[in-house]
Amino acid sequence: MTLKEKIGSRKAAIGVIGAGYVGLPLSVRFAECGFRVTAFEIDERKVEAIQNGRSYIADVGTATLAKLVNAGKFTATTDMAKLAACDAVSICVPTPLNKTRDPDVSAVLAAVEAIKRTLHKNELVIVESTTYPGFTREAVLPMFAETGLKVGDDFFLAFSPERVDPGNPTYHVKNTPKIVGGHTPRCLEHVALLYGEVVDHVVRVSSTDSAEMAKLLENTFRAVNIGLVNEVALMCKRLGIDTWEVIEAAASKPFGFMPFYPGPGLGGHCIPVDPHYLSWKMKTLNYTARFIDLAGEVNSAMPRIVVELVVDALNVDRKAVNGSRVLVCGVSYKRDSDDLRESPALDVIELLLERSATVDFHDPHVPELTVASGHRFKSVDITRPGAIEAYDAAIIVTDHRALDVVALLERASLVIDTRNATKAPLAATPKRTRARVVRL
Ligand code: SAJ
Repeated sequence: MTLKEKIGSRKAAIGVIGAGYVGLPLSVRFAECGFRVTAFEIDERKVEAIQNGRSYIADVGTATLAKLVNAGKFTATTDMAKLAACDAVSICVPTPLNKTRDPDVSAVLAAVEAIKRTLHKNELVIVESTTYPGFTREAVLPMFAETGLKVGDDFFLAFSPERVDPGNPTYHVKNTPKIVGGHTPRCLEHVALLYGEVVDHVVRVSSTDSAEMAKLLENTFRAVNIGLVNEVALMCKRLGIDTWEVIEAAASKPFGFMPFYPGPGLGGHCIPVDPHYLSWKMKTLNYTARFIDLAGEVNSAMPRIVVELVVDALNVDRKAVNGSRVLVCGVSYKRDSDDLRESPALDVIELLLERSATVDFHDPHVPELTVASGHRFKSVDITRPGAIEAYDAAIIVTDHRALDVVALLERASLVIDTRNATKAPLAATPKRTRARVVRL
């Protein structure tokens, strides 16, 4: 059988390297569609969980996973030699930044190395991990070429950006359009055929470079627009204008505008990271990606802006931040998430500690955290009588739906609101509000 026939009959053996928030949902989707799937993981705990039909990713139900594992459709292993049995392999490993904020593609290269050892005729390899334009062609292809196999004839190479949005109730693997780019037309045919079996809409582009760049445009678009709206907040503060009212009014425009909102900074594993893959690549071509660099400057300055708000607000109460008790409410990088990666709340806490404030945090989704300086914190229970009243200031950094903002308004003396989370509760409970509210 040719690879196309194996794909069309769903007899192709699928390998997914990296069973995290991208790889596990993708594996489950392939298995649900009838393919036999093997997840390749370096983390034995993940392998053990999958083998026992237990999901560790909120978007993947344990019942769904267990059914597929019990039916022999989905298995996991740390044994990379088993890649030899795969007809198609998707690489879904992390691509973070290193300490100097440069791309760290070591995990992808390790996966490519593992695939290379067993690369065989009629195998399709797809890079899904976010990287810089040209990576698949410049870094991955030469490694595979060393095997003597010819790309586009003997094996097929593609890039298809991951678009998993953890916790999104509407969009999942099946109904999120999938961009695919092949190194050759036949590579494109094969990757489009494969993903066409499992997603509703495949978006073909002319090269792996285009597919890589499309992903970076998507996330750079967000980082730059968030940077813009954070700067608008700084301008409105100086103009004495309510930023949130201005954004709400602008958002009434039914065309040509998309609202973004100011906040304490840029967190997560995508938006603060992906644009720097593009600006890094452009530097190697002697080009400065000014919008990306400027957005990075503005967004990374926001935690300090928030702490300055706290200092100024305490000053009005004739209190120094030094020795004041401050409660940081909501610490994950975005609402209703438990993910702390690159969360600006960690920077806010560190900056307050540097000013000798006494800091606690409360987050219904995060039980404990440790900041870079090594301080460990446990989430405080704000339902205890007197718990909130004990603080000189409460800062809303992440506006989880489960955060009891009314309790903060009723019992805190000062609330610094970085997410406009107090607007609705204030309107609903004006009489019961004790707190002075300062908004970003
Ligand atoms: N943020 C703001 N203001 C905004 C929007 C976001 O300050 O108007 C902050 C958030 O608080 C967070 C950071 O930016 O700290 C990133 O937020 P995000 O909404 O972009 O969420 P992410 O990081 O989960 O981004 C993912 C991305 N998905 C993928 O890369 C596959 C992004 O492309 C999605 O658009 C985004 O989810 C989404 O829409 O939820």
